Amino acid sequence: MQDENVHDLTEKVKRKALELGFARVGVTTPDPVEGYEDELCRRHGYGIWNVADPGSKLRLAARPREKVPGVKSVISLVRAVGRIEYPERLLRHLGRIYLSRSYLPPDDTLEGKRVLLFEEYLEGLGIHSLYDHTNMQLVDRAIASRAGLVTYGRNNFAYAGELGSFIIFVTIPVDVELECEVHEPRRACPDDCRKCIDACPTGAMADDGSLDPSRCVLYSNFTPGERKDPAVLDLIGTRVHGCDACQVACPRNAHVLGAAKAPDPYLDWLADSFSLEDMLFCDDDYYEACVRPVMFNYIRDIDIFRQNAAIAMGNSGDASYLPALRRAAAEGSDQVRRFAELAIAKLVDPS
Ligand code: B12
Ligand code: SF4
Ligand code: SF4
Repeated sequence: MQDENVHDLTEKVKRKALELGFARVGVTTPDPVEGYEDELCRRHGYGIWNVADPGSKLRLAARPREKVPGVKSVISLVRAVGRIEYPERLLRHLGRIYLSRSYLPPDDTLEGKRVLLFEEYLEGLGIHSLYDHTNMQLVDRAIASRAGLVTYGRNNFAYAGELGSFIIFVTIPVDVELECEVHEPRRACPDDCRKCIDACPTGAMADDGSLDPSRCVLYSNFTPGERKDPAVLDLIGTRVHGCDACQVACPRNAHVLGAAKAPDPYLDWLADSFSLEDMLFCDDDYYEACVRPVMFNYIRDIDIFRQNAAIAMGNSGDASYLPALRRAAAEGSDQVRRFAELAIAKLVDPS
């Protein structure tokens, strides 16, 4: 293929991504991400993903050619999710990324269809998408950084200029050589700022910004009951799925947080329908209406949602949850009963 054709083809791909509602698009090479595996092995807490093994999922994700046979270029797509009006009532319990329904969206959702439409367009141009729709495939932030779309923050987040860190990535490996860009990674934080580290409710980040994933709220949320770290549970507050504290505290996000927002009618409905009590007794109908649409990413066992509701109630300091917790302690499964009893004890004797 002639260079000029590659340029034109790449421009078409980029234009289509913007037309479909992605806020940024870039293309980079499938070369290994330098420094990523060393960083993983250096950090505390990534042993949960078996990172000592060079063939482990996270490490392979930094070697696109090995992970995705036939890949010739990687397209990085960015969805901006900071300009949505997230109801305050929901933000007490859920992270924005999940409320936006944009992270690894299933194919039968609006966000999933956006990705499918993009892949269909690529196919029409003779470019075959090698994207895995259901699992972590490549290291999103490092690919976006190499494509020149983002800089890093000390809080580990990738920031895309005025969109701040409220962005979600879709990383699409393809079997055609497109016009690739290669940029050096850069952290764009003031040297003396530590606001994100101080804001983290669980102390998950060290001073140099390295994160211990086992202390991050989300990890605790998706881990089954018997493996949840009790020391972290006391600190997660009423969060049942995700946390935004280290992004909300960041001055690099101040303009996004302060900007005008667009309402999301589903989230407005959810704000009226969601409650910790209903999640504690989550049945199939409630799961379909209120849980799965915003918490589809990690948790398949409904009991984990029930446990998370019990933990949040126990941390709330609100004794009006006691009757519901007593009922769960009497009627729930062993795992739910255990967390309901712990929550009751906390509410009855907060000392
Ligand atoms: C594993 C994972 C987690 C783990 C570990 C998170 C972590 N920080 O490592 C857990 C479960 C804890 C988690 C939590 C969250 N996650 Co997560 N997670 C991932 C996943 C699958 C891989 C991340 C990874 O590779 N981590 C390993 C570390 C070593 O890699 P890294 O964070 O990219 O670190 C590199 C940079 O820090 C870089 N770097 C930073 N500064 C500098 C400076 C210089 C000079 C250089 C050279 C390099 C550099 O070097 C590191 C090594 O390359 C990605 C999706 C994906 N496929 O990539 C989503 C992803 C990172 N998660 C995301 C989100 C939103 C979250 C949560 C907010 C969810 C929530 N709580 O509600 C939190 C945020 C926690 C945080 N502060 O990072 C988004 C982040 C979007 C963004 N704007 O950055 C991603 C990208 C998903 C997506 N497709 O959009 N997550
Ligand atoms: S997402 Fe929450 S728990 Fe995780 S590092 Fe950020 S502030 Fe800490
Ligand atoms: S709070 Fe400060 S140190 Fe943390 S990411 Fe934002 S600017 Fe960087």
